[in-house]
Amino acid sequence: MTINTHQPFRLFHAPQKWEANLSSPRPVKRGGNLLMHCVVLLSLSLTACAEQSVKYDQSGGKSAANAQTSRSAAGNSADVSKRGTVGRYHAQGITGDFAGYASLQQFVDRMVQKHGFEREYLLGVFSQAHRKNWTLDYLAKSDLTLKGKPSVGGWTRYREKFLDERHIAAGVEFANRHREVLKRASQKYGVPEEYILGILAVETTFGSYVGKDRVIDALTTLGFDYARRGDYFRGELENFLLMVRKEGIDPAKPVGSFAGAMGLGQFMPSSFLQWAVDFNGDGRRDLWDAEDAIGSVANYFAQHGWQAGQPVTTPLQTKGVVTLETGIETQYSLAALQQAGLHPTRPCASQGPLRLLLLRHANHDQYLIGHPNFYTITRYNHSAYYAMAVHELAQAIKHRL
Ligand SMILES: [Ca+2]
Repeated sequence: MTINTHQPFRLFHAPQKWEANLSSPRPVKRGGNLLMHCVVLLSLSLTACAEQSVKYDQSGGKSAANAQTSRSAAGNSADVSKRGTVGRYHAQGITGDFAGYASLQQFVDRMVQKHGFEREYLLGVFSQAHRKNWTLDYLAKSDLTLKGKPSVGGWTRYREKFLDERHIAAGVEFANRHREVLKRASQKYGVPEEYILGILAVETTFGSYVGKDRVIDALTTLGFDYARRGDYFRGELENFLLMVRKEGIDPAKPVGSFAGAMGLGQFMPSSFLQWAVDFNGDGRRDLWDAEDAIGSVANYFAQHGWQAGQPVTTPLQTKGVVTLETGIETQYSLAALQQAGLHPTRPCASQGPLRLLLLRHANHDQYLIGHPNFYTITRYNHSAYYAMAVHELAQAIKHRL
């Protein structure tokens, strides 16, 4: 969903069976993707995803060990308090990295008053949270370099991080393995299978890397030490605590992106609460389960205005210098584009406003119409390049199926 990626990660706790696969080195290239995602996400507006990490086996599902521990984590009644929270956390005050944070204390007060959490439980949770200094250092640098217009060759550089054999082949393999689930999701939500695949490809390469940072660490750090987006991340921290209580998960266990995004589709907690679905019918919404992730991405698109059977982009031919503003926030009629010397290369029609997209290749600029369905993809991550990468990967994978 919106912030996409991340980068260095560090382990704050002893590995649990169902948590991140710490033994697997993260692909260097994927690291770059994640990083870029994060930047985009943060610079725009996080919606649902970022990164997270849990181990997946080759079949795309949680490994047997993961699944087993996950169930026990959720079902150990000895660790479940009368308020429904999981984990034996208890403290009279916040100790550790966040000791002395008055704003965090106030946050705890609000969670107690607004949602009925037990105060000592939350104080215990935050006493074991870790401050992610590298995240803050990284974001501080990113904030300085994010401004400005798209640079020449920017699309070429972005595209080559995703439109490669690794992503496409993984998509084909994932599609073959989950053919029936993809078909069912497509039919139920009216979203083509290839766009579900495109999202999962760009976000985590189908679960091959879902992040390694504990969500509680990521969101507490960003919520209380990252001034520029603190409000947003405190909201996500609130949603995260509601999420783990509702799902019966120990708040110290989920891992994800440096920004707190979780699972194959990199849902932020707010997106989980609103749009995640239990698509395998086991009674739980599990962002790390391939079947639930497929259904959740499809539902996300459906709830954000996907129009079945409608186009996504249409290339434009240009006559003369293009003076119209470009980007996903623009809105034009077809007549207005044509009047400005921009002509579709094939007949196109869709309902709703059209966006004028500019892709800056190394040697030329390319203009396209972004139809309402393209805009829907940007609701996952507010970036034209992101949505274009999803679109092109969707087509590339579909072509190979
Ligand atoms: Ca489920």
